[in-house]
Parts: sequence; structure tokens; C-alpha cells
Amino acid sequence: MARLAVERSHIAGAAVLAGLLASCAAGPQTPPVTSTPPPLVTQQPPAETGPITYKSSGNKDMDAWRASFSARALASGRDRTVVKSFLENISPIDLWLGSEVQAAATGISDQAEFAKPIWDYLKVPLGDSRVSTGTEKLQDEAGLFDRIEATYGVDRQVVAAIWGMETSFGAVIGNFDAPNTLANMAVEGRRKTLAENELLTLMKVVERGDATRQDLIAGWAGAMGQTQFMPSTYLAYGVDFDGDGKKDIWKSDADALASAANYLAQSGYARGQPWGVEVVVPPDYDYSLADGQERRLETWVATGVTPIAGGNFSTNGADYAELWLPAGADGPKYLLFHNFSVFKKYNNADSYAFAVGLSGDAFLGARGPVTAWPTQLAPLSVADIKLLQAGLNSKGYDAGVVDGIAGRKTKTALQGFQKDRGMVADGYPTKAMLAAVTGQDSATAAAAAASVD
Ligand SMILES: [Ca+2]
Repeated sequence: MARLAVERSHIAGAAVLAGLLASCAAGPQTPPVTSTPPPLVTQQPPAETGPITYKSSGNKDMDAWRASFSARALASGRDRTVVKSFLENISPIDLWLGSEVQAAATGISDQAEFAKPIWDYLKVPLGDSRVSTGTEKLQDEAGLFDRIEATYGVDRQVVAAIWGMETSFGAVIGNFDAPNTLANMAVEGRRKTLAENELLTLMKVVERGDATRQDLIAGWAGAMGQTQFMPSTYLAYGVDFDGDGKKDIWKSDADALASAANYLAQSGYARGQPWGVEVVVPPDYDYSLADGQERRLETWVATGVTPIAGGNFSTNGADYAELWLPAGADGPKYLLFHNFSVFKKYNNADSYAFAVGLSGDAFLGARGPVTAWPTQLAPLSVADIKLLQAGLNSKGYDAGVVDGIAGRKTKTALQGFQKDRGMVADGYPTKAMLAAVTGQDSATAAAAAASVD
């Protein structure tokens, strides 16, 4: 009932505002004067029609995009008042439309998941500050986490870990206006369709009364609130868990965390199952089995894989896993279970999902990994990885697009190259592997790498 009342009052408010706007309209939208006097009393103010007029944003491209997008939004049935409220004050943001370096600043290859070695990436998620705050949050909000676990079947440390990863537990939710930063993204162009669709979705959110126009604070890429939902995620999975009639993922911990739990639950999260288990393998293990393929747990056990903590695997029903070597054969080794792939619905980077799993465990006092990182194996630069990818492709191992990102396809290609030569087939890109693939010694390869980009 609270929801219905909110929606009705919102619609009534919108109609009044539309009427005010109509009465203030001037110029081409003013109806022609006729000899017929207007009726003295009207039940409804006349509906305004035609394009919405805006004052210039100061950017010609933005003005042109807005004229087109505004008309399309109206044609698709979006509320005129909402459309105007989204678009009337947009203005160019340097990050998106500035004269320099915006492509690099907003490019995927510069996102943290790809730019750092994994052990550097994990420093903040596993740092003392994050872990102690997460531990405190689980204690301070134990009642809320109880209710969320009971309602959505998602383990509390996972929800807390995502809360920490996304916004440091609500401390850093961004300071961009979501409609404006999405408008900038659309004008900039590389993600135009995504940005326009997210804007249209966000208009629906405001029309429904789930949030108000003033609530829509976001990070630079349009992700909103304490758990950084894009508008489409918010519309699909946002919930009002404190029952006040709004899905307030910005100011309500209950709404934000329940929304995240709902998203994980609907993505298939299995309560009580591990996301991953650190393992040890026998000497001379065939690391080409770390190929991204899921196999039955018994299959892994048969190859000699055991938990590093000792004993047998206890997975609460999770019976398929893949073997994952985040830093090659010399680093920690994991069996990854279904819940790991659920974390990746939130953010598709393995390193992100790994950080969620590890930091959540750390909030419960279980610090991992046990195995030291092979920090002596400096990861390759983006330019090095491009050389490696090109070299693998030229030798018939399909590393995919030469993009400087050592993703799973690059790893699989390198494993094929290694296996055919009797090397440890861990797919981990090192200077030595670059030299082997390109046929140069590492110093020559490094010099060549330094001359690229
Ligand atoms: Ca609420």
C-alpha cells in the first residue's frame, strides 16, 4: 500500500508540473490564438506536445545528441517531466568529453582489474583497514545480515565483501549525477547504446517512484549507491528491505545490502558452499588441466589435488570445480566452485571475484592465500602482452584479439604452446615465456616491448 500511495502522489505531482510547464511555454509551442474562447474550467491541464526545448549545454555535440535522444525518449513513452528533469541541466564532464586523455581514463585496459599484478590488486581488499571494518560491520549489523541471509540465502560475508569492494561499505558512492554522467557517456560515443538504454531505464525508475530525481548519485560510469548498481541492475534487482516505500540503495544499508543479496541469489548463489578452496597438487602435475574447464570434484581428487588446509574437501554439495592458477604454477592454486562465477555476475574480472571471496573469508577470520605470491615474476606490461599475443597467434595458438589483456584465451593459447614443448603448462605470462614465444632472449624482447606503445 505504501508503494501505491507513493506512485499515485508522484503521478499527480508530475501532472501538476507538466501543467505548469505547459502554461509557461512560449514560442513555437504556444497554440495559435483563435476566436473561440478557452473553457473557463478544465479538469486536466492541456498536454504539452512536440519537442522539449533546452538551453544550450555549451557543447554542440551534447546539444545535438540531447535533441535526438529527448525525442526518442518521449516517443518510447517516457514521462515528459522526467525526461526534461534528466536532460535540462546536463553539461560536459572533463573525464568523458574533455580535450585530453579521456579515452585512456575511461578505457577498460586501465581499470584496476587488469593494470596490476594480482598481489598488488589484492592489497586493498585484504588490507587491515578493509578487513577490520568488514569484521566490525558484520558484528554491528548482525541483525540485518541475519534477515538478509534468511530472506535471500546469501552468506553474510559475501554481501559484506561486495559492499567493501564497491564503496568501502558505503563511504565512497561517487559524486556524479547519474543522468549527467550517462549523457556524457552517450555523447562520448564508445558506449552510446549502453548509456542510452541505462538512461531510459533510470527514467522508468523515477516514474515508478522507486527513487527520486535527486537521489540519482553515481560513480563516473553511472553505477549507483552503496553497491554500485547500474540502472538496469537496480530496476531488475533493487528491493525495499526497510519497508519505507523507496529502494534507497544510497542511504539505506538495508535496501543496499538486500538488493545486492537479491542480485546474487537470482544469479544462482548457493548458501554455505565455498567459492574456492586453496589446494596443493603433486610434483610434476599436469597444469594444462588448469584450462578453465569444470570437472567433477572426484576427478580432481583422483589427480592428487588436496586442500592445502589438509583433510578432505567439504563443499556442502558443490561438486564441480575448475583448477585456477592466478599467478602460475609457482603461486597459490585454487579449485573454484560455482559461487565464484556468481561473483563474476557483479564484475566479470577473475581478480574481482577472487577479492570478494578472499576478503569475505577474512572478515570471518580466515586469511588466504596460504601460499606466497611469486612476486619475483614481474607480470608483463600491456605492451609485452600484446607482443606475446601476436607471437602466439603467429605460431598458430589462438590468443584472440591483440589487446594487451592477458585473459583466459591468451592463457589457454600459452598453455598450448607450453605443453607442445614439454614446459610447465601453467599459461602464466612471464618475461621468459615472452622470450620463448617471440624467439628472442628476454633482454631483446624487453627492448622490443619498450618500443611498443
Ligand atoms: Ca527502503
